Amino acid sequence: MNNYSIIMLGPSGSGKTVFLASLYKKLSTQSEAGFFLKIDSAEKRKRLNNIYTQIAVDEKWPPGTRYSEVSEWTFTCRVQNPNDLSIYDACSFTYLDYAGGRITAETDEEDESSEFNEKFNTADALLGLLDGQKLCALLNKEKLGTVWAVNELRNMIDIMQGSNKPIHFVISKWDIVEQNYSLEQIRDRLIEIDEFKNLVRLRNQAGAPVRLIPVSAVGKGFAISQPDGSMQKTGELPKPFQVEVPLACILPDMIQLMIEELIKKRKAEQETPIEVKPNLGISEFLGQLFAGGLRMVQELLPPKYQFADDVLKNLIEWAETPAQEKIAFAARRTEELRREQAESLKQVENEETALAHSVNCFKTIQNQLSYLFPVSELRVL
Ligand SMILES: Nc1nc2c(ncn2[C@@H]2O[C@H](COP(=O)(O)OP(=O)(O)OP(=O)(O)O)[C@@H](O)[C@H]2O)c(=O)[nH]1
Ligand SMILES: [Mg+2]
Repeated sequence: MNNYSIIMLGPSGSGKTVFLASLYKKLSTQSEAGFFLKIDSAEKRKRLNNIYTQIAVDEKWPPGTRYSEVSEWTFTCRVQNPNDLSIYDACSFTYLDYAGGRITAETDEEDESSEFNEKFNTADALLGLLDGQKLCALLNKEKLGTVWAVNELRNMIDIMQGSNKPIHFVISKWDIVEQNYSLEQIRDRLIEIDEFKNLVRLRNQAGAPVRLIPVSAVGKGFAISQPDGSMQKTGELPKPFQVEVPLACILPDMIQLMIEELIKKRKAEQETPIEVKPNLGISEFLGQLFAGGLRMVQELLPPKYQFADDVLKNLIEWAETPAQEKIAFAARRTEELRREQAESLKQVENEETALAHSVNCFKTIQNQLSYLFPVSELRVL
């Protein structure tokens, strides 16, 4: 089974542990998402459920993660066939949780931290967790916000710069942010930060998507931000918002990145440049570039990223849609994706078809993000 490792880069207090517990809670049961997650051990399942219970009902929030505590969480993505109710594994995702101080604080423990840093280099995707509270401080022009931009964000970007894997920025505590700012305002402010802008620009030039994904582990009305920065719970029940989106974007975006690389390489190999006609269907487009079309593209991809032909075709179609057409495309696609998802669910009978169906589910989730938050895909020209 394919495994994809994801690292969330987030300073202390940014919301990594709370997010992880909330993600598991939302996806561990069957839902409209179309797939569900199973955790690798009963111990870990209990641990995450306990953290979530503490978030939901205790007066206090779970404590910060201790420096010595680095934990790996493997979730298997599973699909249940609606006809005979058999369950199939599709792929697995590994998440890392750790004390945020590890990426910002200076330390003497050089050996230990180099082993930890090695994990960044081998991850399949990096998620930069932007603390919603600190973002608000930045937009309010408070000192706390400036310190965040100069120190914490800077540290995250330094790590991201060294990676050629997909990256996204996840905004935590969106329930608090959305009371004061729109995603557009946040994006505009972030783009004013040179390091941030340069990172996005380089990624854009390479054809790799960079997203800004708002999430809330607890949803609107669960907590009120206090003047001292703490979060007072209101007694409402948590309603996690978009916590599944970062996970869902990983696979489609990895494919996009790889296809772009293949296309670029192929174009560079051609002696005479290929003139790509406008409105060319994706299959014809690939047919012009690669003798053998889609089949050839499949063979050029590493095994971990080879999917059923129609799944790959859909993914490429999305990737090659010009940015300005993506919102219209997303609106058009909603119904289509639902149909495809219902169709692929019926076909689930082994790991390969379960993976194909999961990718369809991921695309539906990703599509919804583009529709609800048109500015979530970052573009710097
Ligand atoms: N309103 C709101 N507050 C949140 C949310 N997620 C986290 N918080 C607050 O942020 C605090 C820190 O969250 P953690 O998940 O413990 O942060 P962490 O990144 O794991 O921090 P370290 O373990 O120290 O690295 C929590 O105790 C909450 O007060 C959210 O979605 N909404
Ligand atoms: Mg933590």
